[in-house]
Order: sequence, then C-alpha cells, then structure tokens
Amino acid sequence: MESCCRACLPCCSCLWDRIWPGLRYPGPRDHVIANPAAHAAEIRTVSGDIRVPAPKKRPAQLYAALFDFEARSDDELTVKEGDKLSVIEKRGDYVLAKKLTGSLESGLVPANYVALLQDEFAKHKWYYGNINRGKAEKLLLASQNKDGAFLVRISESHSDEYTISARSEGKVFHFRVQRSSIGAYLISDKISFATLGELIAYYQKNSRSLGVLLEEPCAQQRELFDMEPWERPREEFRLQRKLGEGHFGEVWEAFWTTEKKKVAIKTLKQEDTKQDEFVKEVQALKSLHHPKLIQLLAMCSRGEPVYIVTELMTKGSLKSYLASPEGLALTSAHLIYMGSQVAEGMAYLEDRSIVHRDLAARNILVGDDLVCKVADFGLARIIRDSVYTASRNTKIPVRWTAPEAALHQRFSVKSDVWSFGVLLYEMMSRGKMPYEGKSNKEVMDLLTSGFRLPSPSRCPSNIYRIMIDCWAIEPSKRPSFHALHSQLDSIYAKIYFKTVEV
Ligand code: ACK
Repeated sequence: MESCCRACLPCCSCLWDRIWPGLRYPGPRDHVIANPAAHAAEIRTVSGDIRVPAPKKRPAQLYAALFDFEARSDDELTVKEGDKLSVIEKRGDYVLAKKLTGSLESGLVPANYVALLQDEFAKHKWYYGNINRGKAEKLLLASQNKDGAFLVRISESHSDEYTISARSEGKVFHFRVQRSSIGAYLISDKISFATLGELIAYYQKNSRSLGVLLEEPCAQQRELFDMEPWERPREEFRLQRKLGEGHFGEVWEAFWTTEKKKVAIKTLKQEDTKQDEFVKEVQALKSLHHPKLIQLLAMCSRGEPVYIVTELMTKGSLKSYLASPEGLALTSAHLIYMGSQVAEGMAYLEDRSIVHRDLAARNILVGDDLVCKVADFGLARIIRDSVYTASRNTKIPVRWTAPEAALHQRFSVKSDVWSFGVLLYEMMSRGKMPYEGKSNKEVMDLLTSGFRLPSPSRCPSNIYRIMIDCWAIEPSKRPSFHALHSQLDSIYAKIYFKTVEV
C-alpha cells in the first residue's frame, strides 16, 4: 500500500474500490506506474530472487530511459527520462542497467522503460550495432564485399562509442569514433561532428583523412544479426491454449519454461507469400519499447512454424473484451481511460513517423486493471516523407480507413488518427460494428458525401467532438496523437475528480 500511495495522487487510491468496485485503474496522470499496487507485488517477487550478478565481459548496450522510474528497493535504480544507461543483462521483465552519467550507479529498471539508443542509427545500412571485431572482419571479408566495404559497430571497450570497420587491400582496419565531453563524434581532434551520420558522410568524401575508402556499406544480410538477441530455441516454449486466428496465423497462449512465465505466441502460416510481411512485423516490433505497445520478447525463426513471442494480455483483444460481461459493464470513464492509453501508445509511434495502418479495437489488447496496449504492427512502415504510398493491391479494412488512404493509398500518421476516431466509436458504442448494415462501397460513398458515424448513445458530447475532429476530410486538420492523449486525459481527470468529490 505504501508504494501505491506514493505513486498515486493523494487520497485517490483508497477511493477506487468504493467508486468503481471490481474495476480498478489508476488516478489521472499516473503515467509512471499504471498499477502501482500490482507492480510493487511483482517487484517483490523479482527482487526476492535476485542473485549477485556475475556479468560476463561482453559489449554493453547503450540505452536511454523513456520515463522517470523511482527505485522502490535497493535492487532498483532510479532513472530520469533521457538518462543514458548501459544494460549489463536482461532479467525477466527487467534490465540490470548502469548509469553512464552522474552517479554511475547500477540496478534494475523495468525493461519497458528503456529503449536501445542504437536504434536511432538503424536506418543506416552501414550500422551493424552490437557485433564484435571478429564478426565484423568475417562479414567484411566475405565474398559479397570488396575493398571500400565498411560498417559501424558499437565499440567493445566503450559502450557509448563506435568503431568503423573498413575493408582495404583485402584486410580490415578499425577506427575508433570517440565522443567529446559534449557528445560530439570524432576520429581525430581536428574535426568533430554532431551526428555519427555526418561523420560517416565526411569520411566517405574525404578518404585521405582516414587512409581508407568508405565506399559501400557491408553487404551482409543485417537482419540475421538484428534477430540474434531475440532468437530462442523453440523447445523453451510449451504451447498451451489456442487463443485464436490472427492476421498471419494462429495465436497461442504458451509457457516459456526458462523464464517461467506465460507468453503469447504468434505462429506463421506456412504459405511463403506471407513470410516477408511477417519478418517486417518482427522488425518493427523489435525496436519499439513503450508500456502502451505490445512488447516483443523473443522469436524462433529457425525452422517452421516461426514463432513470435510477445507479452500475454490477460483479457485478449479490446474487440472481444468490449462484448464480454465485464466490458459491457464499463462506464464512460473506464472507456476514456482506455482510449487515452491507446492515444499514448500511438503518440510514441507518431514521434517515430511509424504508421500502423490497421488501428481498430481488434488490434488493441487488454490486460489487468484495464491496461491497453497497441498490437499488430504488421502493416506498420517507417515513412520518410510524411505520407507513405502503399501498393494498390494491399487489403484495406475500409471501415477504419481514412478516405485518402482507402481511395488513393495515402497512409500517414493522420490516417491512423482517422482510424483512432473509429476505434473511439467502437469503444463508446461498446463494440458495435461501424456503419452496421452498410457495404464497403456504401461506406465510401457516404463518407465522400460528408456523412459521419453518429454519436453512440451514452457517449459524452466532448468525446464525440473528438471523433468528429479525427474525421476531418483534410488530414492536416486532424489532431495529433499527442493532442488526443492530452484531451482524453484531461476529460478523464475531470470525470474522475468530479466523482471523487461526490
Ligand atoms: O480477442 P481475443 O481473445 O484476443 O482473440 C484474439 C486472438 O488472439 C487472435 O488475434 C488473441 N491475442 C492476440 N495476441 C494476444 C496477446 N498478446 N495476449 C493475449 N491474447 C492475444 C486475441
């Protein structure tokens, strides 16, 4: 109880059960720990098991804290959003991390509260992340590469520095990229750069300063290496119960024997045609870490069927939850709280220009205490320009899709905002099918003539207003996910406090 009160707004927690018996959820703006009481219990179990670490000597990975986290025991590490951390090892849902600045302390931080910093370079073909010197040499000397091939990897001895490995005259040379006290990147004291990308671009043009050519990024399949930390032997998983059919294949509840926990496993249907999409989904999931996004935990990509292992959400999809007796009992306040979490997860994707393309209640998963997470990034793409133009033959869920996306394949973060409006409609109407009784063609005609879904009964007018904003015909007039998150949060706070005062 003590840790619960510390993280909540004063006096709220004690009133939860009286106000909404059976369905507990945090007070507004309690972003740090969604359910502090449950979290504290979970951590006690984890920290009870903690042994003194004997970290192996291997390159540490550079992470940044995504949120503030306050240590609740000696095993844990207090971090502030943006703190740079090196992760020594993963321990279940936690990482053992060491601060790279200030106090240099180490301790456990929830894995979902940190993100790999290296991912910022993932867009560069030359970036190979956490591979060692030996592997870099093997790759560069492979027959696909010639002199001038190069790659950048995390330095083995300094986790926040990088090494350029380049092939020249049939040998591989390594150059350490140092960081100055203000974080600039440099190989020589004579010139430094604000970003690693700028440094590489400079030495590509000025090969004499380096003494070797940096011509072509190393031509090995990088995906293989990206996958490695997640790859697990399939014997570690015991499939227990089929949860249903997903976009790509079956979804199972399973037990991860080595980690001793339940997980969800997606299996890939064996048709080869979908293999490409599946791999893309994994790539997208892997680099995204946010408490409101479904976390990828592991995968088994060797052999068939391929498994994608993610966290298990106890209540399944929002679509089926809304139709369950518990879902039907939800008040508007509950639904707004859930909608706000979805907007928060989507704001994280928005910041990274990642378009979901299939945002709907069927792709939101619900856990205990009404925790909601966005799932199924199968259609997500990282867009360079603000609009991604998809190929014309892609199957589109018309009822959730913005007109410019359905008609002209112009998917963008703003077309996701349109879908979010439809998702809000699904929630506030307790799972009703949008445009019930209409064909896809009729839906498109109605939308083009200016028709919009009507307000569901019992939907507060300010929430319907938000839906209408999401359905502006001009994409740029639609709100951002950040704005949606803060609007829903403040409506939720108003309802919450009004109820508390009563
Ligand atoms: O509505 P459901 O019970 O929730 O049925 C669908 C089914 O699998 C096909 O998508 C369920 N499902 C998918 N991913 C998960 C997960 N991570 N945790 C729990 N259930 C899941 C979904």
